[in-house]
Amino acid sequence: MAILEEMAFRLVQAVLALDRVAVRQIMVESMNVSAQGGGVAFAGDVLSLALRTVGEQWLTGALALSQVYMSARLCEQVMQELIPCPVRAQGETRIAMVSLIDRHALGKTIVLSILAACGIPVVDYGAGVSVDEVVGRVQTDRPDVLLVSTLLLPSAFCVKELCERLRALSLQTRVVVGGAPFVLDPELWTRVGADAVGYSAGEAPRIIQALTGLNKEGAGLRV
Ligand code: B12
Repeated sequence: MAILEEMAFRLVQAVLALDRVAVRQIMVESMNVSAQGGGVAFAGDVLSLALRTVGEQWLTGALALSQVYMSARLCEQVMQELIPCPVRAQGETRIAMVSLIDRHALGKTIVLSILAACGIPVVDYGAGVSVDEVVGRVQTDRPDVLLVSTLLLPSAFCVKELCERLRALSLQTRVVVGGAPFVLDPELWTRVGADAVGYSAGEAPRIIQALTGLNKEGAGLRV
């Protein structure tokens, strides 16, 4: 079994047993797997695969929604202890991130922490935010890049409205999407009119770099 699958398998056992110590140990281990690049990006991939497995078991009726909830809460708490605090954006806002409409916020947390580790300040617009609210924030802040995370398919479709409204206002903000619907349907990002997609949190710094030319002067992109 490949290391990603092996760790995700152990993580599933640990979260379902609500074994916080084991969850922490697996997350720390995953951050130290140097052969896989290690760090928060790999830990995010382990987490994503493990929770996807938990979600599939919920779909078959083998698990209750409360178990999915507890699994995610446990992972969230452990990751909050382990990952760096987001770097606060000062002055001009260049990057912003939101979990659009739905409240699945773990993917956003991982992306934010990777960008923090790279020294890229991001304004966090929060989770469960409506298209109206996001358009309002972007009009005020005018970020170069807006990172959008969605896990519910209906939320992913709302990205289309978001992109159309930003363009109608002639805002230059580039929209980068990520999350389960875009992983499951790799071409969905083009249909909703986004400028780029990230299939894993570890891709975020490189996408931002490509879209903005950030780091041309050598400002610490390390992923
Ligand atoms: C945990 C979970 C929950 C938790 C959320 C807790 C929390 N605080 O986030 C709880 C229990 C609350 C929950 C509730 C619900 N959930 Co839920 N949930 C999940 C589950 C099992 C895991 C999601 C997760 O946290 N993954 C871990 C993170 C780290 O991984 P990730 O999000 O994939 O992100 C990775 C990458 O995609 C990437 N990434 C993510 N975003 C972005 C953005 C950018 C820009 C980039 C570059 C990268 C990137 O970075 C991460 C690391 O690499 C998924 C299953 C799945 N297949 O994803 C279902 C799932 C998303 N849920 C689902 C559903 C239906 C619901 C509910 C409607 C259930 C209900 N009947 O109430 C509610 C809706 C709540 C709401 N209003 O939002 C469905 C969605 C189906 C669909 N097609 O729309 C799924 C797919 C389960 C399933 N198989 O049916 N859920």
